[in-house]
Amino acid sequence: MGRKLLARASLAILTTFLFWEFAFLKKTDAQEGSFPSHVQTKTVDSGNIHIDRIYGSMIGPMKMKRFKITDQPKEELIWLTSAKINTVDKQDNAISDKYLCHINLDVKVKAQVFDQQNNIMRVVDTGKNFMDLTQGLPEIEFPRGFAIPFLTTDWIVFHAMALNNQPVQEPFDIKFKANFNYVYDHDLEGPTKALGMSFSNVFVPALHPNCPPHFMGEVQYECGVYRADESGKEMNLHWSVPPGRHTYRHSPDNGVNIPFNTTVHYIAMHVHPYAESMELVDLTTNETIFKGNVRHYPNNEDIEKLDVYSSEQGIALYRDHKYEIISVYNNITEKDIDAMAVLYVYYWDKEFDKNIDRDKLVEGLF
Ligand SMILES: [Cu+2]
Repeated sequence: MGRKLLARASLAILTTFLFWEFAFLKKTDAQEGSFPSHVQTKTVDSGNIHIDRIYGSMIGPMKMKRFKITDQPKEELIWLTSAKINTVDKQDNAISDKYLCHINLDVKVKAQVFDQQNNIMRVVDTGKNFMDLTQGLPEIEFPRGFAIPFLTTDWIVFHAMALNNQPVQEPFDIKFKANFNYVYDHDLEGPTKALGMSFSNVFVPALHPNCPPHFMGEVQYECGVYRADESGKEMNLHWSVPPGRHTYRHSPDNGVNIPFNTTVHYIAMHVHPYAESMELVDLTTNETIFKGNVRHYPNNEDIEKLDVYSSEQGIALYRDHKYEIISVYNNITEKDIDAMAVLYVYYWDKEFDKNIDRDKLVEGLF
């Protein structure tokens, strides 16, 4: 009898312990912010893109699509936690990411147009870029507890461009399939911090601007992709790199373009083939915030992997600090190659919770 009682008591203690352990673990998990059980996925595909010859960076065939993350008419807050692009053939079989030049993702926002007296003339729809997935970075997953907020009614614009560095014997079609993982605000299992995104380009001085050729009066304006030239007055974001290893530095006037002092939690980059690295340096403290390397496939013309920065803890960013973006290109060919270098900085939008009234959502969060 005594033994039975003891066994029962032990079982009760063990059950209580396990229950508390479970409850405690669950609580700890939730406190750190997590979305394990309620992640939803939206899949969008670009439609067929025809590849019939070599297409370098930024000049390949493209497709554009407009979609909403959900089809529901009710306006609700949702959180984008990750996105992934799968490159597939016509029959949906996975193929190499080498064909991905970029997928730019914009959210449609309403912007006001003013006249010279600063009176509002009209409201227009414009796009705000929030993500750029490229060769070497077909997937972005934000650190735990961080996500980009959207409304279910927001329109997202998906620009897909293909790239092909290999000669084509038989023309073929490819598709880009994007998976967006998101969680409804009411399904969140812990506090979630909103991410804002700012991007900074490396600009190089050049003699002529990056613009489509056009006439100014009688004179044709020279436009295109030029080598960096210190005497140049134009600042170009797309330039050409002569053979050899070259370092390009740029210190933007507006620093890293953040609305307030905050912390950065994710950094991605956009570069073209033969890039070696990108770096973000805080010139005020002389510290490197991020240095990412680029890994190429053996043909050297296609990028296999771009490093990213991802951290729950983050690194402090300041509005009044001076920053420098450095990109290194190693052109091992004998001719000029073209280059770009963009850093996408995802920072904690500390104002988001203050500005959003969950009971009274207005169209467009951005
Ligand atoms: Cu580019």
